[in-house]
Formats: sequence, C-alpha cells, structure tokens
Amino acid sequence: MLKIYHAPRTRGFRIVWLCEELGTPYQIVPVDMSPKYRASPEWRSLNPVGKVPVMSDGDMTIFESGAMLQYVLDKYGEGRLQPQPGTNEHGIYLQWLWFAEATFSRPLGEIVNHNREFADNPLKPVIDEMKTRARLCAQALDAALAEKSWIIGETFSAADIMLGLSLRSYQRLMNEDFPGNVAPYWTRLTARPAYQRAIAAETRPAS
Ligand SMILES: N[C@@H](CCC(=O)N[C@@H](CS)C(=O)NCC(=O)O)C(=O)O
Repeated sequence: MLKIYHAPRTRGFRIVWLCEELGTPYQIVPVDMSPKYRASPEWRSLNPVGKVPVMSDGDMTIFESGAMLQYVLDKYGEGRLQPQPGTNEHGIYLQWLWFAEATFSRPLGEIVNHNREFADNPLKPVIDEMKTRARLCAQALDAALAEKSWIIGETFSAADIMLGLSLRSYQRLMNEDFPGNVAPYWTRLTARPAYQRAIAAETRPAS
C-alpha cells in the first residue's frame, strides 16, 4: 500500500486528496515536523533536504509532492484526472500543475520558513515581498478561471489538486480574501467529497 509521510496542512495533502479522488488505498505516516527531527539522519535518509512529504510504494521511496502526484496518476489513475499526454490540453494542464508548486507555493513556503527561522525578528519587507509574489499568482488564477469551473476548463484534474493546496496555504498565510473568480473556485474545490475525506484523514489519529 502507498505510504504518505505527512504532517497536517502540508504538501502531502495533495497526495492524500488525490488518493481519495481515485479511490486508491493509502496510509498516512505522521511526521514530526520539528526542525530537530527533520534534520535527523533517519528523516534525511528519506528526504535529503529535511522536508515533507515523502511517499513510498513497495520498495520505492520518493520526495517532491508533484512527482508523487504524477506517479500515482500514472500507476493507479487509469487515465483519470489528467488529459491525454501529447495534447494541447495536457500542455495547459502541465503548466498549472508546475505553476502550483514551482511558482505559487514557493513564496508562501518562504513566508513560513522566514517566520520560523527569524521568529525573534521577522523582516516585514521580506514577508511583504513574498506576499506580493503570492498575490500575483492568485491574480493569474483569477484571470485564468474566468468562465471556467476548473483550471483546464469544465473537467476537474489533478492540476486543481496541486493548486488547491497552494490556495489552502494562501488562505492561512495571507489574511485576505481570494480575488474574484478564485473565491468560488475555492468553494468548489473544498465542496468535493474527496477533499473533505482528505481533511478528515489528515487529522484522524494514526491507528
Ligand atoms: N517542492 C517540495 C517542497 C516541500 C516543502 O517545502 N515542504 C514543507 C512543508 S509543506 C517543508 O517541509 N518545510 C520545512 C522546511 O522547508 O524547512 C514538494 O513539493 O514536496
């Protein structure tokens, strides 16, 4: 069974949500998020830079949430939640999938890191600059979602899952409303039964 090494509200949520959408069995392995544990040889042997998440499937173990998502889709998705590779639609899908992690989640993650590393004296201009970058990403989504239910059109895809986690972080860190089309998009994302099952799963005590 897939094992997702995860801490609540972090990027492993993408894989939990994806498994819930696909009906793929998985197990959450809770991770101690303390910097001390993440710097330990035990955790570094799973993730060499000490981040979460990590995922294993049998004897294969990987880090990077986007890679996990694509692996699960390709192995267990049976063509669901992504357009046919090689089509124009797939290109657009890949664009948003990578945008979610490489461009949108990045400044949000740096706000968290800065606040942790400089807890005694966080630099407001640094935080403000990261917020400006994140806001620009939300505005890009706003424009892209005009007259569309999901990011690639009328079909929900795994790119929406990648973006959904970025928006979850945005809501927690930015303290401001989502722009125009993003607000109803967020409502649609969080109304999905699989999203709600994933929220319940990540807070359920490990059995
Ligand atoms: N690109 C990586 C980013 C992983 C990442 O930054 N994870 C955060 C939690 S969501 C983390 O471990 N932060 C702790 C740190 O960077 O020190 C991925 O998508 O898996």
